[in-house]
Amino acid sequence: MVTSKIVTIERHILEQQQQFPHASGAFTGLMYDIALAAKIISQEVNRAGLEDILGETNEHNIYGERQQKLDLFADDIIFRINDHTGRLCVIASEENDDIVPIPDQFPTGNYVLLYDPLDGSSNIDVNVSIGTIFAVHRRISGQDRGTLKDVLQPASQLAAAGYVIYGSSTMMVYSTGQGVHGFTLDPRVGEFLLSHPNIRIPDKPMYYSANQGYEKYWTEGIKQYVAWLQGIHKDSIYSLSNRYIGSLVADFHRNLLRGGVFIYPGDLREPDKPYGKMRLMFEAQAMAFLVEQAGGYASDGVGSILSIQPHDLHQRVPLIIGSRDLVQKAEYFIRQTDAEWIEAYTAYRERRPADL
Ligand code: P6P
Repeated sequence: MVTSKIVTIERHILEQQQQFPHASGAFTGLMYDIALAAKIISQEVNRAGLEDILGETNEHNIYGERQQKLDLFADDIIFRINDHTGRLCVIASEENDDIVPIPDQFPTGNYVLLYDPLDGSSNIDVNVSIGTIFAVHRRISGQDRGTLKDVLQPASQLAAAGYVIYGSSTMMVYSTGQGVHGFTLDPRVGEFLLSHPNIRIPDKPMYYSANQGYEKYWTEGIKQYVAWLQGIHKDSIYSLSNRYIGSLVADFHRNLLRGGVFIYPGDLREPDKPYGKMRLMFEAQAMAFLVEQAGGYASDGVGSILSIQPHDLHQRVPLIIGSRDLVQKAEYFIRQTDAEWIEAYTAYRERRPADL
């Protein structure tokens, strides 16, 4: 006899709102809307390959990556579910060069939605798990239509964040600052059901995730750190397996549930670009908020991701995220040997926003 309660994500979100007696319901509605978008995108992702949707568009996004039709579909769904609700003052999507204003004919609200509609989309054609990443800030400008200032806030100010992973099953994992909770989609009824309440990242790690193909570019500190994780450094206390799928949501989700660390470091391959590949606003902020809520830690190698004051919508950031002691050990190795990289990256990290 199964004893676990059947809790839909909608009921879970509502129960979380009840802890805030003055809540207007706008935030709850926003979280419902994100869950709805996830259900619709999941349907399309699971049909990818059965229609010509897999073909690549001719457009490229700001990063020079070809946008796949599923990217654009997911981006469009999330926007059209959220643009008219009066809950948001401005939207920011990883697929758009600039912030996306709420259309003039629609009312605005007090929240900011940032999202990567389909992260890891280069894996679509090879049927590797991909994901949607989202983050919610509260507006800080007094203006009706939100501005870049409302978007470029540190992750420490986030109201909520989460991701959807389209894998062997579709799961939505989110936090509103009251712990991290995972829901598995039952496609027969179209409901996300609570399957992973109060997720805590295990203290005993199992994996590290890094693209070993870039080892030739890594700083000395990162090389020593990964050797330490592998158990071949003189001070090693772990001997972890490498699991790297090239899709942040999938790699992060596995390490969140099993314990471990994801590493996408910066390097000095191009001295004026010491910041690695990950997107601060569309990948790192949400994952850093979640992992801290689950007892872990996220660093750019210098300090907490949560504390970074963003200076650009498409700012890049090195990302070392997972079990707290593993991430802090990375900072230790970097401090020991990577002074040149620290100086170059800190100059980029501490830039002030142009015109907020
Ligand atoms: P690489 C996808 O483009 C992404 O931003 C993350 O989802 C993923 O972790 C990373 O890039 C993979 O990058 O350089 O190892 O292929």
